[in-house]
Amino acid sequence: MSHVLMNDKNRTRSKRADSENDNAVETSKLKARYRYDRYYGRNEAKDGPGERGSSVILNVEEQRKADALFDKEAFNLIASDKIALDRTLRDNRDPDCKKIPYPEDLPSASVIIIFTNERWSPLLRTVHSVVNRSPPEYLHEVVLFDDFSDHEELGPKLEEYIKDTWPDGVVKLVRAKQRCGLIRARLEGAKAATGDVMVFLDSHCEANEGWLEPLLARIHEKRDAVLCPMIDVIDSHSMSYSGIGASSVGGFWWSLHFSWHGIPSHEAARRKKLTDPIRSPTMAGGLFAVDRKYFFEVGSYDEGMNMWGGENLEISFRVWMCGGSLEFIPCSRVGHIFRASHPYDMGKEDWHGMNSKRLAEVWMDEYKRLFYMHRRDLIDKDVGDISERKKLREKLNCKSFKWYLENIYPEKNVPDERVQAYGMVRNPSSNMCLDTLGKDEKKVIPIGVYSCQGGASASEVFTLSLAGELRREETCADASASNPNVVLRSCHGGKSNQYFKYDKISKTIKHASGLCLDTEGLSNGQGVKIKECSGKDTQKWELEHILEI
Ligand code: UD2
Ligand code: MN
Repeated sequence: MSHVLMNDKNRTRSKRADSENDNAVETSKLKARYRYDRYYGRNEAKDGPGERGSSVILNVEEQRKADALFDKEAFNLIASDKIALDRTLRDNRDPDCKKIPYPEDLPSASVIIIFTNERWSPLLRTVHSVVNRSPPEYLHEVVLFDDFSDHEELGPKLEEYIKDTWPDGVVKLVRAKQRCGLIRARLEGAKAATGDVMVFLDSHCEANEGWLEPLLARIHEKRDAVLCPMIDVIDSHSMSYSGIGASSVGGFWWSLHFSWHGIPSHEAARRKKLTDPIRSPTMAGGLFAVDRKYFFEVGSYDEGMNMWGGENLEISFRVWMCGGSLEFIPCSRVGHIFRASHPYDMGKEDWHGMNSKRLAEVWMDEYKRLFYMHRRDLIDKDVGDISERKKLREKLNCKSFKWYLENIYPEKNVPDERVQAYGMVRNPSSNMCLDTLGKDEKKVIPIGVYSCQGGASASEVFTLSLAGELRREETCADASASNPNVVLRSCHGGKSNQYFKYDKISKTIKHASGLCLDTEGLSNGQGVKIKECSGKDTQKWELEHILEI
């Protein structure tokens, strides 16, 4: 039977009795388990704020304090402080997950949690959740890496708490001598770890029931698989824990920001069961498991990256291109507090941009042009020496970015390949171009017109796809005779409202409804409409690059 029943003392004990006479390795694992026995049963039902992952309800005074702190902390510290450090959670796995028989000889895990000025309660709740919900024979250690925090509560009090709470050696605290930034902090944590597998977590997580075994089992089966648990949501206001299902994979924007997407149809077809790993083009970054030796073999992280950001896409591209795989494990669930800002100081530099330039230069070959289309400001920016990373790519004999796009992320929109046209969509009589006006493209937004910037602005780059979509990276122009204001919304691939045809002779862009894209009466910043085709200059368009197909 599997270890997912780890909170059932009797079962654990009888299994232990069965294996009593096994070899020395087994015996030492069992010793480890004895040490933990008193930590079993911590997930038993109890009452209190936030138990079973529920929301915390604050009184008026507490809520006032919480609101006053929210901007600085970026989460509800008052609510978090009210919740037990070992609160219970609802087990929200698919029922089939509980039936999986995991092998007995799984590798051991070092769980690495880096933090800088994390608050006490979310930090310690992360550690408690890991110790309480990991089978002790597989939990080699928890490495807490303090990236130079200066909050007083994280000083000697933390050492004392660890000493008083867990048996020696279970939770190891390592302190940085200077601020490392998250990338080098993870590397330092990795250097301190000695388990077979490393599992990285952010310092404001809660590991749920049975989270560890499926990760270890998959690495046992495939040592070059890099695995992410499903990242459940701990609400930053209420601290409630909610499952997010298992229906998303990671992608990216050409600006090299991470994005979530539904599981693509080719991947859905490949998988046989709901509990099977889901291959993902990228990872969010914070929560993943990797064979310790493989992590270093495949190039760990780029030490030239600073502070925060970009390392997640770098490791994603690298693992796939250099022969490994990146997978989401539906039966492994860990909650994370998603915060709208960082509650620690990072200085004023655009670290995400600079780190992303390093990864674009090393891994993206000619496709880096699409990154620079969004980040012209970085074209001449010095981001340090990248020759070591290029050598690594050569040494590991990694495949091209084109291979990655074609094989791992075929659904990714490449705005200037296999399309009818791309670039500015210009109305010559007014010299106005279609423009997103810099609005957030994760929402439904109108398409506006604006004085053409000569391609200097990514917000005026559109694609006319082979399927007749007038589109951006993730969204398509959408209109109808009854809703003639043209908006950008997610592409549905079904033509109709999202179908446009360009006529090179008349220069019109005609919508499926028979109406034409028109700038009549519009000035800078106003939304474009489809109207009765009139042959007037306000309906004439030039597409910047028309491809010969
Ligand atoms: C996401 C990732 C995060 C990281 C980041 C991109 C998830 C859930 N989170 O942002 O892990 O990959 O994208 O870089 O996938 N920290 C330090 N030193 C620093 C800065 C941060 O130790 O200089 C710690 C911090 O305390 C936290 C972790 O690094 O434990 C991640 O930072 P975050 O939670 O602010 O990042 P997040 O979740 O917004
Ligand atoms: Mn985080």
